[in-house]
Formats: sequence, C-alpha cells, structure tokens
Amino acid sequence: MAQFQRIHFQRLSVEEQLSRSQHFLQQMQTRRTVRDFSTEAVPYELIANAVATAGTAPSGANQQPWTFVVVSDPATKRRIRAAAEIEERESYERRMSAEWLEALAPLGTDWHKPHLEDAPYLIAVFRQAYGLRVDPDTGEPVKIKHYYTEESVGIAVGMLLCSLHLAGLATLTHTPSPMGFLNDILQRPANERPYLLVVTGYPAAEAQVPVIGKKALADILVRVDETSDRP
Ligand code: IYR
Repeated sequence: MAQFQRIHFQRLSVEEQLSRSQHFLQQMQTRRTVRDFSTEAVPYELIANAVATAGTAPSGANQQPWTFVVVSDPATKRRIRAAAEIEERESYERRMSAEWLEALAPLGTDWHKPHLEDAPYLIAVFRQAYGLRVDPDTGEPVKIKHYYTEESVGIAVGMLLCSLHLAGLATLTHTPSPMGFLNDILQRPANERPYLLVVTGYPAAEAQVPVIGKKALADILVRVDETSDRP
C-alpha cells in the first residue's frame, strides 16, 4: 500500500538557481576521461560518498537494481587487469570491426590496460537483472522481476561520475567486452550482470588526453515552445 509524506523541497531564488546551475555546468565542463593514472592513494570516504550519491538515483519501481563493488586490493586488481587484457586483446585484434576501430582511433586506445592496476580504486558496477528473495514456505529462492534496469543503472553511474569529478578525482568508464570474468573474480551471483568498470584516482603526472570536444548546445538541444513550428 502506498504511503505518502510531505515533500521536503527547498525553493530557491532565481538568482540562486542560475548561479548554482552555471557553477555546476562550469565544473562538469572540466571533466575528462583519463587513461593514465597515478598510484597515489585516494581517501576511501570519497569513493563511499560517490557510491552513496549513486544510490540516490531514481530507478524503475525504486528497485535500485545495482551493486557497486569497490576494489583496492592489488592482487584483485591484477587479476581484473589480466582478464580484461585477454578479452581486450582478442577484441582489438579480431572481434572489433574496421569501422569500430576507426571510430576509436581519435581516442588512442588499445588492449593494454595498466590503469586497472595503477589506479587506487576500481568500482565494478553490476546491474541486477532480477531480484531474489527466499520463499518463507519452501525456503527456495524466488526471482523478482526488475524494470528498466539498464536506464536505472545508467543514471546511477552518471551520478557516481559527477560525485567523483566534483571530489577532484579523475575517472575512466571502461567496458571490457565480454566482462563475465568480473562475476568470477568478484564472486557475484548470476542475477548481477557486469555493467561497467569505473577506474578512479588521480591522473598520472604526465597524463595526456586526446584533443576532442563536445557538441555545441545548439547541436544537442531542440526546443519546442509556442513560437516553434510544431513537429
Ligand atoms: N572496450 C575497449 C574499446 C573501447 C570501446 C569504446 I565504444 C570506447 O569508447 C573506448 C574503448 C577499451 O576499453 O579499450
């Protein structure tokens, strides 16, 4: 049965709204995906706060179909790197099409993934394709249908990345393909599907990023108001 309570909503002045929104935009415009990480340690609390922030995301039926596995153990990072590089090497050398490799060329990526060991934290994000509960009568596990899990986890990861960036950390969103090895190495159950790896820490002293840009606002925003020709 639905239960309701009054919303806690802080109404801001328009000046305050504009100032906050402009400030947030300016900060987000400085985010870059980084592939060369320093081994320097990062306060764990920054990672925990980022995961807590991700946990505030909206989700289908509020089922919160996500698990964030935070890895700092060097031996586990080494295993993840080794498994990822096996898959990535196969992908770059055989599985990816010429068109795909061409699309990636401006990023300068290849199958070598030293950052999976160098960065102090790997956050392995899992999508719970379905939930599990124990039937009280039979003691057997019962599957619970989950809704919109891809969208839900995508939104949560976006919020995770914002938090890490605003905390002064660099990130890399990495999707080794296929990444079923993450279930084995991190001992996650079959209902949890690897979604992506977020590599985080500080950039290496000599880190470089490709010279690429973002589309202009006019190229991504289509406005339909009372003055427009309606679509
Ligand atoms: N997963 C590979 C390839 C890759 C694919 C896309 I699409 C990218 O935007 C970047 C990389 C890798 O991590 O190198």
